Amino acid sequence: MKIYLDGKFVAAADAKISVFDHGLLYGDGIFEGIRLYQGNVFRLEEHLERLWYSAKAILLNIPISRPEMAAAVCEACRQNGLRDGYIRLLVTRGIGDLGLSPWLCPKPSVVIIADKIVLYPPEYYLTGLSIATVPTRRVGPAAVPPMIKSLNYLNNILAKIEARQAGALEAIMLNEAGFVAECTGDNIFIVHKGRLLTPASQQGALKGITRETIFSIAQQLGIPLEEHELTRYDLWNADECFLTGTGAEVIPVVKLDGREIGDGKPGPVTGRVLTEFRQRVLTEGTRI
Ligand code: PXG
Repeated sequence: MKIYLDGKFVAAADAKISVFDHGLLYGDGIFEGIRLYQGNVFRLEEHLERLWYSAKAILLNIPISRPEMAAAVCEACRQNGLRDGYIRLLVTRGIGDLGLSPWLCPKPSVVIIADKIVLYPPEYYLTGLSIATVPTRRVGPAAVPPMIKSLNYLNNILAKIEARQAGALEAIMLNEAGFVAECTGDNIFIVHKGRLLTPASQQGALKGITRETIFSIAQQLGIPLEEHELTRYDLWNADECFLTGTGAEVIPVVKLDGREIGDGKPGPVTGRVLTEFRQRVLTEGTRI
């Protein structure tokens, strides 16, 4: 496997980051997870836009231009002979000393890993997931704006552990006010009386690229969609529920906190959205 590291493609064994990189020492950096479908990078420009917004928010100067980054992402796929895969793009603050000061890190590092994707087993897309609300809260906007896709995922990781301890594959994370924010690596949607509802980013939801795609699909299919405050009660009494993310795509949820959602089976609206999503990933995208 060839990894893009600061302008060069190197063997995986040689793709090394310094122990003084602030991405490692402090989680000081940002990332994107992007999919390649049949030789097309899905929503590449949207992912790069979010990366650049995250960089601006943390005062990080990405050392290459957006067109150069786009070219490097495509080249990473080609170098690894991939047609379908998962691209992890990260920009760290770079090498500094043992203090927090980012201004002592002169050069951010850029890493692009293009690899095969490990997905949820296909049966979950047919039978749906059982998930659980966990105690660990989504980081609040007063601490770190949830729009920043930073290398600090510790609270999401704690939430994932808590989900597993509860026998669930994913966690619902609430915000500090107790409203539903999102899952550990996915956004959440419910269907209630024919309407699609999802928490707004102010509630602690990452502005997911897949989530944005669902907005466009809902419009095309004529399904009303609203950003709405959601409580656990709203989720328990939803007709349908599904999660969205670059890795998971669109995955139905049939059980939450021991309660069946709707009739306990993936619902028809989820099915229509999933079918359209699968169509779009094959027809939209940037050719590598
Ligand atoms: N919320 C969070 C906190 C995320 O990290 C999403 C929502 C969905 O966003 P996109 O843009 O992908 O639709 C994410 C992104 C993993 C993994 O290994 C998951 C994400 C990123 C990287 C790895 O599960 N999810």
